[in-house]
Amino acid sequence: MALHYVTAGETHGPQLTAIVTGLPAGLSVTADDINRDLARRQAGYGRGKRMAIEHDRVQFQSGLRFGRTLGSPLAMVIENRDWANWQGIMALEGRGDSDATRARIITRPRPGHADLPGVLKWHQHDARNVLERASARETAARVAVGAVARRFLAEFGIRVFSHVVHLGGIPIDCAGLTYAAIAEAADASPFRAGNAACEDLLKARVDRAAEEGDTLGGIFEVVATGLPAGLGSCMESAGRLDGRLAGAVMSIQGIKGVEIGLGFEGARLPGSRVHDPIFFDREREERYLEGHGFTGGYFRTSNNAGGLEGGMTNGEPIVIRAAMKPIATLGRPLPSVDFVTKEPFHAAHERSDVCAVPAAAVVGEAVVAFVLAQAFLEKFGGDHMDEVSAAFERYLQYLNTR
Ligand code: EPS
Repeated sequence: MALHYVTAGETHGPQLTAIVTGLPAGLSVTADDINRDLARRQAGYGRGKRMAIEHDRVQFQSGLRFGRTLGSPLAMVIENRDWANWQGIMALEGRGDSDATRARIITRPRPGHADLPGVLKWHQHDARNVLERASARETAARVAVGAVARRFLAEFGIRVFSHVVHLGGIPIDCAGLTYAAIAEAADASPFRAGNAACEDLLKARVDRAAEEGDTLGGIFEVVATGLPAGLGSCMESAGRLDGRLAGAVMSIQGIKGVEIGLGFEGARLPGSRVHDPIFFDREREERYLEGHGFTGGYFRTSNNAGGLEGGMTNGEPIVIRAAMKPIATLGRPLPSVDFVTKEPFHAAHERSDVCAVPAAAVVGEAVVAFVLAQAFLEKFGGDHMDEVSAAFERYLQYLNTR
């Protein structure tokens, strides 16, 4: 069974649900594993009042017995505490014709949000029927799924971390820092900055945007280390890991651009300055790049490819960056058109965040971890973790004969 997931839940509905299918039996998963990542996603300077209401915790519903996967669908639920304030407006049953509900109908679509294309597509007369699901609240469920994938990858020494490299036009320079140092600093930083030196500047930037009723975007980077060469495929376009990773990251709410390794910069340089020369030395591990995985002795001294060649891992760290647009819900809304009266309006103001780039970075980790777990299981899949481990070990032994 291939590894898949689905999420369900509206942002102001009772709960979020995530179901993961295709996990091997015997993987140890605890609520702490999931809650740690849920808390990391909730942290971050620039979030709105909603984060003070929510306290995301996973409740397992199926798929585990005594802390280990059974091979059956793993169902996880995260409560929306805000539901208590929305039960009337978001009732799952009934007619929805009370005065209170009518008074909250949204007919003014926000530029940059799913509101307008969504009401047209689904024949809706209240944009709430679209925005409730389009909301980035859904990413809490994806982070829960990603935490399970991270748990799986950790069994094989594969780690995934993220940091913000640009926020509101301010670059965060991590040149010369090790991945370990960046990951630690990012987890301690309210901006997920791998270098704390610019935090005062970042705070001032977010505060100014908040005062001006504006919002900010940014760029985050996700890094995966310890990968064996050969995950993914160049044989089928659908199997190309670069495409699958980019698609997964691009599917995060608010993402408008994705690049791998040198990315767009590589298009400006000649090939001699882009491609990573290949060397071989079975014994000289100290020459390997930090985060180098299993290659049987082949190594590079640069990683402009971002760990992917021909849609496959090459054993170097995967480095993938994503550009997040500023949040569409502005304190001082942009012009829009009421879709009932067709009159120009300033778009509706829903309560919102000023900046959610640090949170999006944690979601980036989750979706990257999930795609990597899928690719790992495609190559080393089995019904029980012991079978997966045995297949992986066999491959490592084989690599050492190359
Ligand atoms: C979001 C709008 C805000 C965010 C929300 C995403 O929610 P609300 O409309 O309730 O103020 O707080 O993010 C979350 C709830 C979350 O958990 O990240 C949106 O429109 O995308």
